[in-house]
Amino acid sequence: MPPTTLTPAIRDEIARLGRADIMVGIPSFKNAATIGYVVRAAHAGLVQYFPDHKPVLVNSDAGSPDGTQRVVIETEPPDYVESILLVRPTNRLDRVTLTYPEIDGVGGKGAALRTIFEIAAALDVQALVVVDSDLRSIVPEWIELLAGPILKGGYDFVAPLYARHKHDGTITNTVTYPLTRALYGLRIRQPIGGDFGVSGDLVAHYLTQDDWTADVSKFGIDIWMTTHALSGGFAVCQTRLGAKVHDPKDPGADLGPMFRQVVGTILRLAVERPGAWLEIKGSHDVPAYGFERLIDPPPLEVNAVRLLDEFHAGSLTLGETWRRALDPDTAAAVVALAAEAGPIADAASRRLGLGGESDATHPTTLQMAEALAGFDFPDDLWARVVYDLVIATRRGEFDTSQLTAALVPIYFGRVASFVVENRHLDTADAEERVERQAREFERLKPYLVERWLALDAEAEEGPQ
Ligand SMILES: Nc1nc2c(ncn2[C@@H]2O[C@H](COP(=O)(O)OP(=O)(O)OP(=O)(O)O)[C@@H](O)[C@H]2O)c(=O)[nH]1
Ligand SMILES: [Mg+2]
Repeated sequence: MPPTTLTPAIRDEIARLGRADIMVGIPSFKNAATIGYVVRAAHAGLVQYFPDHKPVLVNSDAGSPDGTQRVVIETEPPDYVESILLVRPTNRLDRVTLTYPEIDGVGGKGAALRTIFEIAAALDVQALVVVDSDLRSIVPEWIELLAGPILKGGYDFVAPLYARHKHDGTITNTVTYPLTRALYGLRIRQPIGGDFGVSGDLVAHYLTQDDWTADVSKFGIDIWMTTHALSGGFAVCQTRLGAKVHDPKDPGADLGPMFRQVVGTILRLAVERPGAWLEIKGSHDVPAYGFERLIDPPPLEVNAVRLLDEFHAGSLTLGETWRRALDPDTAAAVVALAAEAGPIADAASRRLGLGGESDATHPTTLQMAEALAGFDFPDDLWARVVYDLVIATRRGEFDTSQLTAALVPIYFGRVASFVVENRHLDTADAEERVERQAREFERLKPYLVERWLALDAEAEEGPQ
């Protein structure tokens, strides 16, 4: 990890706080509208469930211009939480907000968390809980659910389990869940959920890693945390948080950069630590903590026509890169699918009255999916695409950001297919499709391993 860059103000804050048992860390960037509720919920959780632990809450902000930090300070004070819960904790909560320093000139969620790790280590906390600042569905119990397995169960890493709408969490469903499960053999359903519990030991381990990159300073941080917990052999569990309700994102519109950072990081880590996954076959369940929840997550609309259109458009500009990066058979199948996608998306656009002068029509996701019916991006082809990218990352002919950027339109095609294929399924049945795809990744793992070992053999023979 690059040497510490904590500002004098943060060092002073650490000196003032001294030490703590449990810490909640909240990264933020322009979350003034939502962070007050998250702070109150976290505060209430600390007071209600850990009244005998010394608590601290740290907001690590990007210097947001919208008053996020002011909200953290000004939202209801400790007296309020104590009075509504009728608790008198042994230790008063320290609530801190600070502007985190960039790392090598790069800011983002990961840089915010890096400061949180450094503070947690300096305060010698036993448990660190990190939660996102745009959450609507957090309740005080989440703090217990995320810290309890560490403080009571001896776990080091607690990943969230939530009910998410079938169209939410597309990067998770298509890449991080199936790939993490197939590589490392553990079924962590939300490896980039954003809300985690981390033991003091694991925080210390994070701070000794020397593989921090610009992607990790941004949205690569979540998969970096999960992968290091797994490859470092830490005790991991999941915790049942109910629904994740947060600021919605349309995969076609908002998730491109995040996809590149997350996928770039998962690929890089796989290539750097083959010893952590080459021998692993199949996968195991990961224990889940907390009482079951029966919750219907709120629906998320997706512009499936646009996704398919971008898949097709991508083949025109990136087809050559696909051919060079992917195995020839995989590339041929993807290019053929993209060629099918173009006319299907055009016909759907016309039928739904999209893309005209006045874009007055707002078809629902279901209407779009019906109009696209027939498009199918098969599970096994997607698994091969992802595995080919592990190999391409290792070969190093492209830089990772170029590879992941080239993958984005293919991912859009895969997500569009998921939306079409699952249009009549509820969230529970769509979940079975995610499992089916994950099993396909496991089934095809030998395809990855063979290609990996062939590269090993080539390297041993030396250049031809
Ligand atoms: N400090 C800081 N926090 C950020 C930045 N970008 C995002 N965050 C925080 O990171 C958290 C997640 O960001 P979101 O934009 O909600 O992303 P998401 O799609 O919900 O991502 P997940 O965490 O994977 O669910 C929120 O608390 C954001 O405020 C940034 O540039 N700096
Ligand atoms: Mg969010």
